[in-house]
Amino acid sequence: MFERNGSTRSLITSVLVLGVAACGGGDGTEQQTEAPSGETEAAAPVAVENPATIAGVINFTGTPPANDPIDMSEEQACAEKHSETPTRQTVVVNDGKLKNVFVRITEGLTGATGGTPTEPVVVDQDGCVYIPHVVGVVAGQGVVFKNSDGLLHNVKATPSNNRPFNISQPGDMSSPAQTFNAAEVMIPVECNVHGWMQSYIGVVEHPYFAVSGDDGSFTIANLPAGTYTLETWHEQYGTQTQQITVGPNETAEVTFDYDASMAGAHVPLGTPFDPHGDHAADSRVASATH
Ligand SMILES: [Cu+2]
Repeated sequence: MFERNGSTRSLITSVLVLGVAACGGGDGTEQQTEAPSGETEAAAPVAVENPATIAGVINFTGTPPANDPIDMSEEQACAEKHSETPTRQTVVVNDGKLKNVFVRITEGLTGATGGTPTEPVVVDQDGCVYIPHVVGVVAGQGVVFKNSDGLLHNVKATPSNNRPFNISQPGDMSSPAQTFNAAEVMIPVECNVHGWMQSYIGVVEHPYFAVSGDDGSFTIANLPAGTYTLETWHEQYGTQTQQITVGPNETAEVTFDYDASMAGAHVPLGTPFDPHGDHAADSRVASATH
């Protein structure tokens, strides 16, 4: 069932922290948490002596495919939020760098791995798109879906290893925190009302993950020194792995190279989204689809 979700106030202010610098801080400073009474204490970041950092860049060569434009003419409130014709975010390349690549450590971590943050990640529905498009959470951490559009959205998650959900959001509101207790990369999230709305959530058993930003960069900080396997995931171009060794107090740089010819790569995902499947329980929402 739903995890307790703290106050709406604190949820709204807890803007996404698991972006480019996924581990937050990264300088070893403990984050101040103001846990409401009754909440469990925030999981203290594991104190890492002489922390290491992995700083990466996702390169992209070749001509990226154009993303499909989105026709928002039937949702004027959303259309007005976009100065240019909005497009899908399938392949976002800026100056030869690929955005929205999910990166995590898959091997090499031993012992304690950071705990589960009590602050939820927020995925905003703003302008009839999900912001961010790709996001990561630690298993057990909450994900709050915020509706900033004042119109009906419906959030449908179709994980394979976690419990699916389908929640209607008929106006400005934030959902109770949803939790995914099992690691799963990635979980597709769609809106039953607006077929173009899609995002992906990566659930990891530890906090050592990141998503490449506008400039294709990512940072995984506050790591124990060691040798790690990094795995990337992109919704169009699939996965890559690479091993990297980083010493105490060092920053190791790593690059991953994607290119346009990789289209059609195997992309591991959850169960494909099926708008007519068993989970379309809300008939009001179902009838609004298409
Ligand atoms: Cu929607």
